[in-house]
Amino acid sequence: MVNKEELLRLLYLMVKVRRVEECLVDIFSQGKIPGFIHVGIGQEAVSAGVCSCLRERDVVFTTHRGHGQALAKGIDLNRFMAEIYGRRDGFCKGKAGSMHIASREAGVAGSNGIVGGGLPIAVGNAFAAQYRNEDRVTVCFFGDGASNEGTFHESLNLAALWNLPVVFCCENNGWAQFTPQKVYMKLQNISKRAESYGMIGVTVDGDDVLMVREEAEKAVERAIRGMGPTLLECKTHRWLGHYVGDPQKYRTTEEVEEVRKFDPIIRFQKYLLENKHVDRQYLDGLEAGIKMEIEEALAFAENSPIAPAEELFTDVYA
Ligand SMILES: Cc1ncc(C[n+]2csc(CCOP(=O)(O)OP(=O)(O)O)c2C)c(N)n1
Repeated sequence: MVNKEELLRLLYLMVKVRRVEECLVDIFSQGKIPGFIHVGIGQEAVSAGVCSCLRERDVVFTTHRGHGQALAKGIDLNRFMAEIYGRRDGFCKGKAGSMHIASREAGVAGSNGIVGGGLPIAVGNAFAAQYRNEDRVTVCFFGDGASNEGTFHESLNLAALWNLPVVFCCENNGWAQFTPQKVYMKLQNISKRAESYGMIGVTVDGDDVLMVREEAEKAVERAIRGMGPTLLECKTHRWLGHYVGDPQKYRTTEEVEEVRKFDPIIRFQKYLLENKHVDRQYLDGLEAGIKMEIEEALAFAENSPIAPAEELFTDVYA
């Protein structure tokens, strides 16, 4: 049973992730951010539901669409924003940008540009925890598209074989870039693949934060108790294009409008209001607090310097 404090935390995380990403879309469109960004607006229940079950020492491997995963795990918003701005006070001194934000303190291992590339690294991290007898769970986020990569199959096989403390969380938004799932896969539920590797596989409504949280909690518990990995598939909806600026010629305007009816935040707010956990005034106060946090982060990022040219090759592996 999720207590009231945890319910409010889930709401806070989802609204924060949504508002931060809306802000990123806005500032990216103004040309303030270098590089590319991918947002997961509409998918907030997955990262909030999963990360809310984790302890500080647990580690998440994020994806190219991983702002929500990093924020829900507790990464500092100021340094997160500075990283996206490419500034020196960012987590990776502005050299990583949106897609590679990592923070050892927050347990965010970061992502890479290779779809499915995080899976074997996460398995290595889980193996290290088991080998060193450290009580630490690894969560690896990835998309439905990534589940067709060879790395997915090799990683699940090894993790099951070695009973590793890892949760594979498939954030299934039904799209791999511009291709819908039914065009590249005969299966509807990716969690079915778990059985063939000898692990538990579960599919949940990824727009229902409480359902995500419930199954994530069980998966994390199994990992902690030495009962091995879980494949948790959360079916959700990507509201915007693959990247910010994607004209989405492959979806009709009706389809783009249609997915908004699954809004995980509106749905959870309705539940909280109906059950009298919150009132409208509380929701307004929450929005105001998050707006202030974002304004502070923007000011922090904009005031942070760009790393000098002499530092270009420091902290970089080649
Ligand atoms: C190995 C590899 N193949 C292809 C790409 C190009 N690519 C970038 S994102 C993406 C789609 C990934 O889809 P999914 O895993 O479902 O994640 P989503 O974008 O939906 O979050 C592709 C094909 C890549 N970066 N790496």
